[in-house]
Amino acid sequence: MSPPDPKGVSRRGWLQAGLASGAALATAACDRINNSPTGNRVLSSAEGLTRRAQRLFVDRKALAREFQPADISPDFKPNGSTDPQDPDYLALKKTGFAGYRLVVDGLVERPLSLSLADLRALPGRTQITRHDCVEGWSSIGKWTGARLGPLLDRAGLKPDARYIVFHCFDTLDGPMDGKGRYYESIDLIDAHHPQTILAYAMNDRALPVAYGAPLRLRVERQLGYKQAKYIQRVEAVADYSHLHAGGGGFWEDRGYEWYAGI
Ligand SMILES: Nc1nc2c(c(=O)[nH]1)N[C@H]1C(S)=C(S)[C@@H](COP(=O)(O)O)O[C@H]1N2
Ligand SMILES: [Mo]
Repeated sequence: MSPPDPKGVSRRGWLQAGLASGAALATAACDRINNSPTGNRVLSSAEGLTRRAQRLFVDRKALAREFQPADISPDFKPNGSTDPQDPDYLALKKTGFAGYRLVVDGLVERPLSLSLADLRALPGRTQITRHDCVEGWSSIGKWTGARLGPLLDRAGLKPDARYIVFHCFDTLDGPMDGKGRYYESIDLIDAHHPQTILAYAMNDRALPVAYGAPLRLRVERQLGYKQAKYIQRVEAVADYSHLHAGGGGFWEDRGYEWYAGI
């Protein structure tokens, strides 16, 4: 099977471009802001090629590897925000997240407002997976949560919904987009992937604050920075270019690739 070459780019050149952008990504670090305009231009021109290559050659529905209880990291590394100081978050934390409601809105037929009890009652999944951060470290953890696909089915995606955006409570950085709150987005293939869950438990206990309490995303076919912690709202959109700086995520706005598939 030989797919047509897009825009006359040879398949070989195209894969090399994909590999080059992956290498550039691997040398970047999540905790370092890289605003080099040249670096960002190189990354974004290679990214279109990577995305096309991924669409043709990667089975997006394949499961990520799952591990055994003995493999769980005793000291899973917390990263990025680990103790948000945003007032709305602190108010919820004070009550042990009793007043927490996950808002599900945007391009849905039935907007939802779900308590943690509601989320626990939804179709769920437990999985032991490896988290790979772009900084070069990995940790293995056990996650339990509500499957995102059935949750979105309950809300009823409208036909023009193409991406799911996760709005978080934590502010990781100053101005850039005027807010600095963490956010992320994924497409509907990842949203409906069976291992994509909104996790409320880690290693059989309520999700700790350092790891994203009360609710975080696990999207197991993607790198660490896509795993949004401290989720406040899930929004279905046709396009994410109007949000923050338009990149579709906190780190994407700072030069990382939107598609961080592994
Ligand atoms: N809300 C929020 N989500 C986030 C981050 C963050 O700073 N804030 N950091 C990301 C990065 S770069 C990584 S590697 C993982 C870290 O998750 P962990 O703390 O469970 O290791 O969360 C991701 N999701
Ligand atoms: Mo990361």
